[in-house]
This record gives sequence, C-alpha cells and structure tokens, in this order.
Amino acid sequence: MNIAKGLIGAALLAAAAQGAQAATLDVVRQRGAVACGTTTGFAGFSAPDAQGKWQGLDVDLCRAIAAAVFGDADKIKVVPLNSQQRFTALQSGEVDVLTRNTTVTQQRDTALGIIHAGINFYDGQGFLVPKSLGVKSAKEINGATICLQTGTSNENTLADWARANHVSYKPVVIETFNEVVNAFAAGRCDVFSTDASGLASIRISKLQNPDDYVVLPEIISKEPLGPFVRQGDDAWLNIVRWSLSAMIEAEEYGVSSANVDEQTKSANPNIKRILGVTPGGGANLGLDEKWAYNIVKQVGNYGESFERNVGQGSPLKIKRGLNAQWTQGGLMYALPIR
Ligand SMILES: N[C@@H](CCC(=O)N[C@@H](CS)C(=O)NCC(=O)O)C(=O)O
Repeated sequence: MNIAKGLIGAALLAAAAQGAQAATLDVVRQRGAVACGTTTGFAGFSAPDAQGKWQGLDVDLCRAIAAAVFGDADKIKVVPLNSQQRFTALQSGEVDVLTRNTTVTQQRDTALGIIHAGINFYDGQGFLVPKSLGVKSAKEINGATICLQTGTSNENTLADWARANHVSYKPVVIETFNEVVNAFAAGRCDVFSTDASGLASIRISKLQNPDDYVVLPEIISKEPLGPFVRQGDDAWLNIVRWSLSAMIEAEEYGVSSANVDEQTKSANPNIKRILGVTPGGGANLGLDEKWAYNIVKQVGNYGESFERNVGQGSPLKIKRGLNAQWTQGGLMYALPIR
C-alpha cells in the first residue's frame, strides 16, 4: 500500500471510529469502483448478459456515476439484492447507491435514513395473467390468488386498491424473485402484480410462452422509480442526482454518444456547459470538468439507454410514454446544468 492510500485508509478508519460517516465519494475513490445495489436479475433494468456483464437501464445509471467519478464507466461493482435486502444494504454501506426499480415514497425518503436522488423511470403497478384465465380487466380478478414479492411497495398498494374497489384476493408473498416467478409460471397463483415494467420484463424473459400471458390494462398506482443514497451526504447525493440529470439533459439537447465529440464545438451555451467546454459544473461536484461528457460518450444519453435496454432496441419494447422528454409530452425534465 502506498503512503497516500494508507493515509486515506487511516482517515476513513478514524472517521468510522468517531461514529462519523466517511464521505461516500472518498470511499468510492478508495475502492476504485461505485458499488451499486441492483436486482438479482431483471431483464432490461439490471441483469447479467450471456457473458456475465450486467446490463440494463439501471446498470447504465450506475455506469454513468462511474463515468462521472472515474472517467471510466466500467468501474462499477454490482451488488445483486432482492427487494427485501436492498434498504439494509444501502444503510449499512454495503452499496453506495441503489440503482434498482425502487419506488420513491414519503416513508422511504424519511424513515429509513435514505433519500432519493431523482427518477429514472415513471411506472405504475399492474397485473399479469395467463390468457387462459379469460380475464380482460382487473375488476374481474375477484377471488384470485395474487403473487407478490416480499419487501415491495406492491403489497400495500394492492391491498389499498382491492379495498377501495371491493375486490377480494389471496396474496401469495414470496421472498426471492425467481421463486415468485416460478410460482406464477407453475400456476400456484392466478395473477402476478408488480410495476408494469416488471411485468413486461417477466413476461418476455421469464415465461416460456410470453404470448400465453397478458398485462391487464389497469394501472393502479404511481410508481416513480429512482436511485437512492444514504441521508447526510449531500455531495454524493448531488453526484448521483446530476449524473442522472446529465443523461436526460443531453437527450434534450440532442447530444448523444455518437455526436458528443462534434457537439463539443457547439455554440449553444447549454451544451458547452454540459460538456465542460465552459468549465464550472465539474468543479461544483468535486469532479473532472468532463464528468458529463464521459457519461454521454461512454454510456449515452437517457433516450439511447432507454431504447437500447427497455425500448424499441430491446425485447421489452416499452414505449416512452411518461418517460418521454417534457418537450415530447413526457415527464423527463432535466434540471439545468448551469
Ligand atoms: N417498485 C416496487 C417494486 C420493486 C421490486 O422490488 N420488484 C420486484 C418484483 S418484479 C423485483 O424487482 N424483484 C427483483 C429481485 O428481487 O431481484 C418497490 O420499490 O417496492
């Protein structure tokens, strides 16, 4: 170990001994990688590909943070977590950030010592059923058994909706993703309920004959999904928040991985600030001025990531919908980099 590293290590230990939390950015730099909590394998959002490399919209967000911090999107450490494990892993410092289909709720933002750093996918809870059930609408699922995963917001949301709509059901709640999906595939429950993105992913990637299943038209909740960090480290919160925002803003200004070098010559002052041609934004975050340039160059803008992982370039074929830019009738509205 060289002296500088030793000194940093000693400083971190001292901070820990005093009960103070070490700055996450220092911990990340010391480790040489951003530790991201993902799902255990959820195609399109966070799942290993055939080569074992983690891919997905949420993995891209992790890679974007690494590109911003290190100038190298590959400097990530993926920590797969099921729904139940995720918050403890963040609280304990096992991960630096949750980049994993986590709904932002008032309770999670206040009572768990964690806080959201943006929204990277606007979703809503829905229902997946086998076509053989002959059900066309959620109103017809009275008396059904419904599979859900432990530790999700889906349990309470479903209970609220069922009560309000005078629907009775029997919950089958299972802790691990594969087991709950297998239970559904084996017919141990009639219905699977989770975020619509999850249902699209399960239908395409986990069920033998996707065409035998249908997602019902009703969406029963708002599920704004986004990254979470620990409370009390605003500098790190800013790095995560602005890494995501940079991806969204790059799309708004038409800056992509394909044209980013060309765009460094742009006369548009907004683009000049995003790409660090006009300096300041990087220094404000304690990062290199090329932080956002590196994100776009190595990971792409939000639209590229969306289409590649969950949109038209992927098996999921999810439409932009609420996740379109605000200029296109969607809710993606980047905070300005200036
Ligand atoms: N957005 C909801 C649900 C997210 C969630 O955890 N969904 C499950 C069911 S699709 C999941 O992603 N499981 C993957 C895993 O545990 O690895 C929440 O934040 O509670």
